[in-house]
Amino acid sequence: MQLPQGKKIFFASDFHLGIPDKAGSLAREKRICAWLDRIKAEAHKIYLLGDIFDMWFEYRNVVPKGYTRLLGKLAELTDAGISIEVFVGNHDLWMRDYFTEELNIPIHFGPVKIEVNGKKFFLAHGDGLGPGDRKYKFIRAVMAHPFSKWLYSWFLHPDWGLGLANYLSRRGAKHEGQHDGAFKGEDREWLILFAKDYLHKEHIDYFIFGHRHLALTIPLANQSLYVNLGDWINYNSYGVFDGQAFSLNYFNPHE
Ligand SMILES: [Mn+2]
Repeated sequence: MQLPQGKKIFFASDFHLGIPDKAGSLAREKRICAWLDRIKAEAHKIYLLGDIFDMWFEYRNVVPKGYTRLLGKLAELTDAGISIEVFVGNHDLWMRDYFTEELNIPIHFGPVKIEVNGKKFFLAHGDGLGPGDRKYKFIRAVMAHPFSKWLYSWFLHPDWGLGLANYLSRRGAKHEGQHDGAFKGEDREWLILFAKDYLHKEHIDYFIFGHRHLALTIPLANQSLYVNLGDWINYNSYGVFDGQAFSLNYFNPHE
């Protein structure tokens, strides 16, 4: 991909719409829409790297209520010709084809590599990569399996199914300890270990992940950069690639 003159690529993750309650989530949703309005003139492409929703379960003909402002804004942008791609996170991995059919937004269920202006990007939400946490990887594989989705959507009425998914999502958050998500150090962060290991195999200029709810960039060997996009609960952070360099920025709605 070659960026047109003056255009940029934007990255953000971990909106977690739905928590902590209706009012808190709505304020965040409006902030995200204001950010999308701010960047739309410059945006050639927008990648949303997972956990847009704190919980999402999609039946063949039923989607969770709410989030109309964000969904409308995404539709407005894709209708205007801006390309948007979405990755599922561990909180919203039960997506199907709603985003693709309704919003013209492709959904990715795993990592994706892209090349822009000669720079190589490795994009992923980040859950289940790197060493360790076999138990989580196993549960994720079961939950993501088409048979589980089929079973769930056929035998659980949406009011029950979405309630259970909500419960599981909150339990999962406790398990992953995202609220005490202090940086563990370069040699103990699974995604950094994953990136370092990956570099033995292939050069990547930018590893871009969500999931950790940390806003940070860490230089790795050979000009490679490791990025955690932060979140929109604490940081309102997002990544920008302008064709030459990547930077991590913070949205200020009052500017
Ligand atoms: Mn998250």
